[in-house]
Amino acid sequence: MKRAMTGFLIALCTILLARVVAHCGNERNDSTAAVLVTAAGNHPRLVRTVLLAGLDAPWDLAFTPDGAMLFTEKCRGLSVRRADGTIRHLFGIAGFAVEANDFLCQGQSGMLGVAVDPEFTGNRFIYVYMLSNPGNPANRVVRLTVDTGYTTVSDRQDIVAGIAYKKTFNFWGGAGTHSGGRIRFSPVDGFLYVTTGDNHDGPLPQDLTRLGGKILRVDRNGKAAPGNKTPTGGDPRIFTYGHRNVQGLAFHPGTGQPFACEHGPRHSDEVTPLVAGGNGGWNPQPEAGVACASNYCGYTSNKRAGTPTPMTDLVRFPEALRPSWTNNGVSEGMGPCVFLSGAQWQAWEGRLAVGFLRGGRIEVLQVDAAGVTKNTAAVTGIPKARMRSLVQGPDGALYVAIDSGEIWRLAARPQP
Ligand SMILES: [Ca+2]
Repeated sequence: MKRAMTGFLIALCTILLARVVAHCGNERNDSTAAVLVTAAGNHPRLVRTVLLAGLDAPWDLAFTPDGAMLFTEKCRGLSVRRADGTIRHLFGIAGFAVEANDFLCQGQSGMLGVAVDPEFTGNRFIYVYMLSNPGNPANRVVRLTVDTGYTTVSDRQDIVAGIAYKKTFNFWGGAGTHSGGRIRFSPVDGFLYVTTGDNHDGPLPQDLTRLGGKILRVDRNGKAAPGNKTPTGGDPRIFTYGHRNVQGLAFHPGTGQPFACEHGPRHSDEVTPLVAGGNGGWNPQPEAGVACASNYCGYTSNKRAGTPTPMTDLVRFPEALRPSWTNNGVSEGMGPCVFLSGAQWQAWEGRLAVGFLRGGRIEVLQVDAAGVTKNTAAVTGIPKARMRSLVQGPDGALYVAIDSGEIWRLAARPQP
């Protein structure tokens, strides 16, 4: 009888997991499929749990100090999984607690990054990066105040508006492409870092008056943070520029230095340690005498025929920020990244986990104090999936949002 009831509950959970934002008290463990096999000695075993399923393109997640998990779905909005496991839809489409009438989902753009204020316990501030269309669509960073029961949000403040958005189709793809969208507070300086994209717009990454192809650094009101060292004449919110489409940002646990994890064109992905005022060296605008479709040389050769426009052009920008790691001449669609912290990670403690979209995998990079990647280890034994967000939870586990609609929990356990 007990076995029959257990089977019934498992079946019920399986059904519920296939439905929108269902949560089961008995989460689905998949430990047999989650044993890591890598060359790097004393690494942990990962036990995978499907925490949420049936989501619509989950893009990012963030934890509050009181145990709630905020998560975004690109075309739906911001929701929360409360500490008791219940789900509440907070901000987005019709039917959510607060409908954002200007919210637009288009291509790679929509409700993307989410972050929690470092002083959340006192101010209840949360932040999202979203596409807003009040008549002239652009990406924005929006601050909201969430109530103590996580039932609704209030006091919307659009702290950064006018972040470049690709409005129309061109030769290289549809509207909404290359919008960046990760937002993270530095645990060291307390400022909010915002990654933006190049929109398939050739001049944009090196144009210091516009906010695409950049990493911004602002305070909780969206004002430029001190110490950005933006080149003269540039928008003072710009921390680094010359980027393609950064969708990963992490802070080195030893030095606090921010690292960008950047989705490359066909020939590269890059991990780059960032320095205030730095140029990432991406410049897809045609050089003199060169013609590229839609005025964008981001995939084809620029003037130096035979070589694609590099992710870091050290010929044109000798002082450009040097990548810590590049993806061996290919792009697997690098997306999120996070440094792993805590002894449970064993040999991987302090290493950078990076996720790939097309590659469908996670890799762990050992980065030294100078920011150079010394070696890498592939995470094996987990299903291949488009890795959209990587966040370490307060319980020390790694949480993964995947495009196909799930959020996983990967708990590190000692090898038997
Ligand atoms: Ca670069």
